[in-house]
Amino acid sequence: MLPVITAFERSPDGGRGLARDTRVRWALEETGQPYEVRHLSFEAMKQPTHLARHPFGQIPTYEDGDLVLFETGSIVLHIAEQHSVLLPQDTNARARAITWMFAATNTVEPPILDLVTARIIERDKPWAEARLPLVQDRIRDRLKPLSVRLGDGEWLDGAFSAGDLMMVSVLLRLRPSGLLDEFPSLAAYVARGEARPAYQRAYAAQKADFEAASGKSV
Ligand code: GTB
Repeated sequence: MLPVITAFERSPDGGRGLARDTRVRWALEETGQPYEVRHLSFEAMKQPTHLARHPFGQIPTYEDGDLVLFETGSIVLHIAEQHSVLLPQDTNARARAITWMFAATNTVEPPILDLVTARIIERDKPWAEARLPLVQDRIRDRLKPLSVRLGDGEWLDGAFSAGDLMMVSVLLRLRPSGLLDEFPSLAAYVARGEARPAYQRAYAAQKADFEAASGKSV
């Protein structure tokens, strides 16, 4: 039996890589692990069947036999641990790669999510315009040291790892804001991630799913 992930039946971004199942698909593609996708409507995501998989009623989830996981960091780590390609064999290098996964989700992603909240959810609030520069500066406070650490390296710590997969996935979300382009080495880092054949396959699969769902309902 193949592992099954959940994804939006119709992603609000039109299947253009922004929903978080992309990073799980990418990890599966990097490891050469075939998978199936269970597509869920927003309504189905809040029903007991899915809440049993994901207590917060979100996507993605990952099911493999008796194992059911939620949270992309945990899912990608689990996939990476089963295959040798996304985590180094050396114990210390492996711990550092996992550290970058946590840095991506715990340190870099939160201010980026704040920007999405400020731009979309809070855009009608009277203070929205005044808050935006503060949120943008908090992102710059993360991007600057990250670009310093990356330096002129290809990846964050030696060979491409699950740490880079998570970091690129998190940074991708920034592209429309223009903030990424203020840090050319990070923009190039993200472009290198996107250019990986496994990312391209994950992106194409998500887009194809969206198009199939849209075609069905027209
Ligand atoms: N911390 C969790 C993880 O990493 O797995 C967060 C999971 C999460 O936020 N899931 C979102 C979700 O299910 C989808 S990815 N939201 C529905 C809900 O909470 O009810 C976030 C997302 C959604 C859509 C776009 N888009 O269209 O641009 C981008 C990102």
